[in-house]
Amino acid sequence: MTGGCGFIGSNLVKYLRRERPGWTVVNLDKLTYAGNLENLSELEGDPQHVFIRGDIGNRELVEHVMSVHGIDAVMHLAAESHVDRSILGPEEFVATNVLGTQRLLEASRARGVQRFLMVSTDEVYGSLGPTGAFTESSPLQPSSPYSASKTSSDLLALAYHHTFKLDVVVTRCSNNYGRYQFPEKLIPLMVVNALHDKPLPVYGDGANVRDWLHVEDHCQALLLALEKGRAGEVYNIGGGAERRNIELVKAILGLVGKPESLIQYVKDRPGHDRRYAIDPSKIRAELGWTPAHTFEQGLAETVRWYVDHPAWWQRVTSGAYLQYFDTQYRTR
Ligand code: NAD
Ligand code: TDX
Repeated sequence: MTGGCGFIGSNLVKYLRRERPGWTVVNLDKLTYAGNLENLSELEGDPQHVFIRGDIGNRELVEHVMSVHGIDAVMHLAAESHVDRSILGPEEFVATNVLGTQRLLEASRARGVQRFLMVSTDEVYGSLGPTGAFTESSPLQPSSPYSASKTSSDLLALAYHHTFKLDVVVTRCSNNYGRYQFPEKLIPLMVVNALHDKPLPVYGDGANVRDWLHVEDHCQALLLALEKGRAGEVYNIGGGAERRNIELVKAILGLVGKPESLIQYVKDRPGHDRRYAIDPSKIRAELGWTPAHTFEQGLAETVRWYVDHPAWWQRVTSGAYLQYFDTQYRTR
C-alpha cells in the first residue's frame, strides 16, 4: 500500500489487518505533513505491518520494495490530497500524483503485480448542477490542479491496463469522513475550531454540496474492488449523503454545543466546484457493496471521536506528530 499513514490509508491498514489477518501490509509512505505514523501506533510490533518511509517517485526504492517484500498487489493511496494547497502550489501535486503514480505503475508492471488498485476521486468529473449524479461514464472535467493531477494518474493507470495489460482497477470515491482526518479538511477543521471557540470559515455562500462517505465504508469498498473488481474497470463509491456545507457546519456546532455565531463566511475558493454526487449503482450491483453507516450516526460518532481525542489533534496542530518517526520508530 502507498500512503498508509494518511487519513484513509491508516484506516485501511487497520481494516486490512482485521479483515485479512493472514496478509502482510507493506506501507510505503513519505510522511509528508499529511502522513502521521502515530495513526498506526496500535500496530507497533506487528510483524505483518511493514512501514517503509519513502517517496513513490523514487524509482529505485519502489523497485527494491517490490522485490524484497514480494509484493502481490498494490493499493495506491499516496497523494497530495488538499485542493486549497494545490491552488497555492500545484507543483508538488504533479510530482507526486502524476509522476509518482507513473513510476509506481512502471515498477508494478516490471514486477508483474497481480492487481493495481488506483484510488482516484469523484473530483475527476468536475462539478454538477443542482440535479443528477456522476456515473463511471460521466465526462472527466477536473477543475483544480489537485483534481487535474488525480485525473492524470487515474488515466495513466487505465492506460497501463490498456497498453501493457497491467491488471488495474480504478475507484472514484466521494468526500470521506471519519477518525484520523487531518484538520485541514472541512469536518475536523470545523470541530477543532469550534472546540477552541474560533471562527468557522465557510467558503462563499456555504451552499456547495458534497456527498459524504464514511471512511470504514470506503475501506470495505476498496477491499471488494481489490478482490472482486474486474480488470480495467472503474467503480464509483459514494455514501448517498449529499449535504450543503453550511448545513453540515451547523450540524457540527449542534453536536459540540457551540453557537452558530462562530460561523464566518469567507472569500470563496477559486474555481470552487459547486456540487458532487455519486451514483454507486455499479459497485452495489457488481460487487455487492452496501455502506453500513448513515451520515447522521457516522457524523455524530466522528465528532465524538475528535472531542474524545484532543491529544491526537493537538499533536497534529502543534506539529509534535512529526517527531514520532524519529523518537518511536527509527530507534526500534
Ligand atoms: P492524506 O493527505 O490524508 O494522506 C496522503 C498520504 O500520502 C500521507 O500519509 C502522505 O505522507 C503520503 N504521501 C504523499 N506524498 C507521497 C509520496 N510522494 N510518496 C509516498 N507517500 C506520499 O490523503 P487521504 O485523504 O487519506 O486520501 C488518500 C487517497 O484517497 C488520495 O489518493 C486521495 O486523492 C484519495 N481521495 C481522498 C478523498 C477524501 O475525501 N479524503 C476522497 C477521494 C479520493
Ligand atoms: O475551511 C473550509 N471551509 C469550507 O467552506 C474548508 C477546508 C472547506 N470548505 C468547503 C470546501 C468544499 O466545498 O468544504 C467543502 C469540503 O472541502 P474539503 O474538506 O477541502 O474537501 P474537498 O475540496 O471537497 O475535497 C475532498 O474530497 C475529494 C478531499 O480533500 C479530496 O482529497 C478528495 O479527492
